[in-house]
Amino acid sequence: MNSPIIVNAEVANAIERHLPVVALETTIITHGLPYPQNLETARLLEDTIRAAGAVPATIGMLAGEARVGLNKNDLESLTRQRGEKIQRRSLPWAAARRISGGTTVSATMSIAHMVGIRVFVTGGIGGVHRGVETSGDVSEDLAELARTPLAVVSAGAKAILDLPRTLEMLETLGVMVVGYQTKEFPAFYTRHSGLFIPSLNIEEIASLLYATWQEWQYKSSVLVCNPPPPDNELPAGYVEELIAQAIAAAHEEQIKGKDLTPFLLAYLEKSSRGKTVATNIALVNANARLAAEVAKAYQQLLGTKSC
Ligand code: PSU
Ligand code: MN
Repeated sequence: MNSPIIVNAEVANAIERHLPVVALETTIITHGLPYPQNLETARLLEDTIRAAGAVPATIGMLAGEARVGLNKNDLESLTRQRGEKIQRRSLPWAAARRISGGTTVSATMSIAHMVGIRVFVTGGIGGVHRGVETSGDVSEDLAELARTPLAVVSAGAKAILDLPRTLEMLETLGVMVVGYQTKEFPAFYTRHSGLFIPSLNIEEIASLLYATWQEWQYKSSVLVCNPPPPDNELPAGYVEELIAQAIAAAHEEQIKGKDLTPFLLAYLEKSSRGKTVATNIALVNANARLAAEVAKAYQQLLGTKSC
């Protein structure tokens, strides 16, 4: 059977040689950040991962081809044109229609797993939206975490969501959630949420991944939460105020479904005059570094267990 996925030579070689590889999603750059910060961020994240000793695998869809390891020109055109926001469920549809776009957390995880990558990084996962009682809006990211074995490094779920419900849903779905240098599920723009999770160091995270996949043979992800760097944190009250305004504006303009998250993030960028974007870039960069460390520690552990 032909694979619908094209892996570039560097990433294919790294996977084959069991080197640490970190997958990156592209909806954050096509629909989560403004141009040109999105292109700068895409490059920054790859540089950070390389500097930390792992191979970056940025994943997106170009003219219906799912690509693992986008080159300079691909990134340039994707960040300018943006294209569609492609979720996991729409990968075959986008491929059939030769569509270009950013792949979300769910779509990217699915592609990364199909080519044998174990570690994935993003800013914040999608989750249960506020007002779910009436909208029913729960991100496909949560379903993907339940069925795909990856270490997902993020600053928790995006703050525009209902964080307590998102954490409960992760438990329902059987997804283990742990913190790195925190005992709390982060609130994306701020370090504290009042929702508690176990805190692990890098070696403990690698051991947990080994136990989850090798020993217990689970097929689910482990969500590794890294709070935003202290210097980039925004005041909690300030952020909550802006989020409430953004959600009210979305209601007013009847924004729903997959357009909602990009609308809310763009609204926050404008109303904070770029502060939310600066924090988003700083936290995703910190996550990229942590993801590279996790990938290295996990590969090392696999190496010692196999001798
Ligand atoms: N993290 C960010 N910014 C983003 C996203 C994540 O810091 O824009 C994207 C991810 O691709 C995630 C998507 O999968 O938002 C969630 O969208 P939805 O709520 O429609 O499932
Ligand atoms: Mn949704």
